[in-house]
Amino acid sequence: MAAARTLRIGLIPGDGIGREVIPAGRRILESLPSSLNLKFSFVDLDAGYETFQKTGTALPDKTVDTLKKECDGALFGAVSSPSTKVAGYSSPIVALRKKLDLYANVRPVKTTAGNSNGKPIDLVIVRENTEDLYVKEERTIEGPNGKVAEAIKRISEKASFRISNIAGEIALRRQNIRAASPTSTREQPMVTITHKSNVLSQTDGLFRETARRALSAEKFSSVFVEEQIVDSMVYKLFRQPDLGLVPSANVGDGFAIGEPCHGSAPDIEGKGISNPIATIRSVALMLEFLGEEKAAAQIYAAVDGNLDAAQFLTPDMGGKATTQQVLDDVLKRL
Ligand code: GGG
Repeated sequence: MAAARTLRIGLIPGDGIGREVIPAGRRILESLPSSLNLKFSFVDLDAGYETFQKTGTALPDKTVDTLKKECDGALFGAVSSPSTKVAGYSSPIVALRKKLDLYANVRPVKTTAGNSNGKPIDLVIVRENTEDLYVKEERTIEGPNGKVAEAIKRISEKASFRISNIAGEIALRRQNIRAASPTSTREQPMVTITHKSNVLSQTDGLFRETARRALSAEKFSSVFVEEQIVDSMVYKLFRQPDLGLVPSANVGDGFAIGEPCHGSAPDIEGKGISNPIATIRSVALMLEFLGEEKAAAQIYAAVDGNLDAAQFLTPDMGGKATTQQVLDDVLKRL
C-alpha cells in the first residue's frame, strides 16, 4: 500500500457552540477507516469575539500565519459578532476569507429520504466571498437631515469569472456523483446565475455578463445555464423550505475551510445539545475540496444513515439526543 497522505488541519472553534461542534469534527477525521490511507495532524488556533475581548484582536496574526505556512485545510466553528459597532472589532471569518483568498463559499443543501416532507432538495449555493458588500468599505457621514451610512458594492470581472467557473465545476462533479447513483433523477447538470441586474445594471450587470461568459466555455457544454433575479430565487427557496442541516466550505485555490452555516447559539452553549451534523458535513466538504472524495462520501453516507434512522437527533430536530450521542451514532456508521 502507498504511504498514507497526512493532512494538517487547523482547528478554530471560535465562540459559543463552535467549541462543542469542532471537537466532534476532529473526532470524525480521527476515526476515518484506515482503508482510506489518510492521516491527520491538528493545530488549535484562536479567533472570535472572546479572543478579541482577551487580546484586542479577533483574528491573531499567529492564526493566519499558521494556516498559511503549516496547514492543508481548516475547520471553523462560529463567531458571536456583535450587531452594533464595537471599536476595533471586525468579523474574523470575513477577514480570514480575504487573507487566504477563499473566494468561494460553497453551501450544499440536501434532504435525506427520512428528512424530507415532500420533494427532495439537493442543491449547492455558491456565493462569492470577497467582493460585493463584503469589501466592507462603509462610512457614516453627517448630512443636513442627520446621519447617512453608506457601503461600497464592488464587483470585478476577475472575481465574477472565477466564482462562475468554480460553480460550473461543482455542477459537473455533482453530475458525476449522481451518475453513479441509481436513484438520481436529474439528467443534466445545471447552474442558476442569481443577480439583481434589472436594478443594479452596472455591478450586477457585470457579474451576470461575466458569469454567462465563464459558463459558455467548451468544458461546460453539458451544463444547463439559467438565470434568476435574486428576489425570485429567494421566493423559490422559501417555497421549498426543507433546507436541512447546512454545511459550508470557504474555498480558494489549494485551500479549504469547512464551516457549519449556523452561528454560535449562546442560548444552548454548554448544555451539550448542540447539533454536530452541519460540522460533520463541513468536514466532508473540506475533504472533498482537498481531493479526498471517497472519504467525503463515507462521511455523507454516515450522516444520512443517522438522519434517516432518526434514533439519535438533537432537540432542534425534535429529538432528545446529546451532541455526543449523535457523534457516536455517526461514528458507528462510518
Ligand atoms: N459559522 C457561521 C457563523 O459563525 N455565523 C455567525 C455569523 O455570521 N456571525 C457574524 C460574523 O462574524 O461573520
